Amino acid sequence: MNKYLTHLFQVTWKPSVLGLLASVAMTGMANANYLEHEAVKPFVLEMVEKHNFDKREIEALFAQAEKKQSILDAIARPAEKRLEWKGYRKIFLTEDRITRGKAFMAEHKETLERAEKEFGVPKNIITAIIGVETRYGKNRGGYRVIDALSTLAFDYPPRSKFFRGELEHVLLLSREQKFNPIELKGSYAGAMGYGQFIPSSYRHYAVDFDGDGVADILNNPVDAIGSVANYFKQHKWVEGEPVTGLAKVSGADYEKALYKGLKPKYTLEEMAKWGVTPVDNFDPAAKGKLLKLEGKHGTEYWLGLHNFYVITRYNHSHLYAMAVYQLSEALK
Ligand SMILES: [Ca+2]
Repeated sequence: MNKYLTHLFQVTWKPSVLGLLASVAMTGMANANYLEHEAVKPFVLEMVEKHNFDKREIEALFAQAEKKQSILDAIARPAEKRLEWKGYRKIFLTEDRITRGKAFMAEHKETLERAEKEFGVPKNIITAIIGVETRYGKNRGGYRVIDALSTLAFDYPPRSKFFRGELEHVLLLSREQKFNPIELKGSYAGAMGYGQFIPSSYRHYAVDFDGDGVADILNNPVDAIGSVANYFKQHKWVEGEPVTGLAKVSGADYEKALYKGLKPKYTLEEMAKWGVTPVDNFDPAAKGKLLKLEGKHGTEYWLGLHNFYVITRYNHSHLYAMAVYQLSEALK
């Protein structure tokens, strides 16, 4: 056994592994789950070879992991794909979410101001992310992360490569943070904590913002605030720049600005020639992406600027980014 290994899950994982092995022996593997899946064996071997994990410990973990049909149902029909803007907006722009957001901002005023100063990301944007993701920490997700990631890695072919990677990250994360991976809870996609970081994001962007030596975005709102701000900074949020604004369109050429994808491609100056006019006084040299949304009162056109694109790095959906932006405005 590798030296690191013994260290690995020693504190929290070992006792439950022993308990599990006993229960597996008693039930004769009758309820064994992912351990029996054909794609799991090579994964386990890879983890052992690549990262020196203990084979028995990883196998014990997968023996406990369960396939969840509700996870497969949820990923097949996310709100971002099911709804138009008017329906999506209704979920997030509620009085309740605004009131709770203001309370969260008051409660964490100093932390949010420190994060804004340190990372250059507005406190109302940080709060809106946490508000949209988990209602300010209230709904952090009830799925076991190991079930979510195993189900999506091994039984959801369209995204299996991605989630197999996240499964690898959750093992590494557990080693680094001394988590017991079987105890981690999150969304149907394995996103955890106040800001719903998937394991790779946790490893790359979580910060210890209260200085206690641990980056805990699962239960510590101070670390969560710093980590969301850091995520935005690392994805190149530009301090002081606008996010988005309404636009007017005329003629037929404006449709050239309605390409697929989220990244701003054309300058506002170029788009003006096609009949796209921002309502606000934006820099004509700035790049933007024209958005067409079906709102409560009909079609709306918006220009998503660079910082709007940065919000979509958190969740690759223009509806998501618009909800975050509008909630952040309501929290001002
Ligand atoms: Ca901390």
